[in-house]
Amino acid sequence: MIEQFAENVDLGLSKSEKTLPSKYFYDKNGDELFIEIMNMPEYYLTRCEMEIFTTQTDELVDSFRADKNEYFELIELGAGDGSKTRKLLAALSDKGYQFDYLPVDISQNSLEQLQLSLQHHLPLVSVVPKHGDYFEMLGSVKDSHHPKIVLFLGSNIGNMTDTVASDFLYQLGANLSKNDKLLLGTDLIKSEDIVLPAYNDESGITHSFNINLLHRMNTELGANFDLDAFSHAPEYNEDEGIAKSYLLSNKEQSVKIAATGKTYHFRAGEKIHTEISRKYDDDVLAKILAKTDFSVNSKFTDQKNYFANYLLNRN
Ligand code: AVJ
Repeated sequence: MIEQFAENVDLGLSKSEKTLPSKYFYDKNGDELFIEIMNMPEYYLTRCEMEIFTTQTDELVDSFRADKNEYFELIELGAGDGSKTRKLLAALSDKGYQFDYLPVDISQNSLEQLQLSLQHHLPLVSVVPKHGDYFEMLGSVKDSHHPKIVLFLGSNIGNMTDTVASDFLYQLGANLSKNDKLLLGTDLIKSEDIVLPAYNDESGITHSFNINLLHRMNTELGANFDLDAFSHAPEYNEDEGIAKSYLLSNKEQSVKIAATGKTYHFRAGEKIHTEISRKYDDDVLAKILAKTDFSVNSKFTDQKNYFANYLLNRN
């Protein structure tokens, strides 16, 4: 695990345009900071998707076209705190559907929290947590032969480039059966004055979230990053529809990382690219789905049309 982290870091920091993988944001500290992000006034994504799940619960359930007499698996990729899914689980359970809920997450900590909270709020729903990364779990999905509904919410797909997203959905489709479903939550392309503040909040929580990556390297990889010598620098280009986060080196400096045995140099103003948050529209999605086995069945949006949940059918 540590070796992987060190290897990924070395690879990213050795490039002429430095990068670090966004999946390493989520240690315990990062999980907590992300919960704070979801509660920030600027971070509209969570509230918009929650509005869809709250006001269109029955329509969402109907779109699954599940059979009440046939058991199915409801698999959630990157389950997080599960507050949106709870609306769905409650409705499915009330309506008498037969299913297990299988949350998949890379954070053991969030899986445990989620299971405790569901035991409390929805004791009748059977929860089977799966610890691992999305890619790892694709294979294990295939082991069961029951119908499947996969949830990939919260604009989590936004962290993937279009090529990676397309490959991922192709792989996911290959591990599903005809008429299985995928409910995909995507943030929609809109103007910079709405998107950028969501990644550049007044209170500096997103700054801490981004800087936490350096803190993690200090504690887990024996690095000596000076956390005050880097700034959080997000960008958004509406034509492209992609928000990008960077850590900017405030001065010329060198950093040693014990786990890689190397020293890395940073120029004043040099940026480390840490994350992309891709925004969608129907055309972007159509291109990503082109080589996959999925097609769009329905689209659910919030009142402001900021966010969309697409229900995709495995052809
Ligand atoms: C968890 C990937 C949906 O990109 O909006 C929030 C992560 N990064 N603020 C996003 C994030 C900075 C978030 N996702």
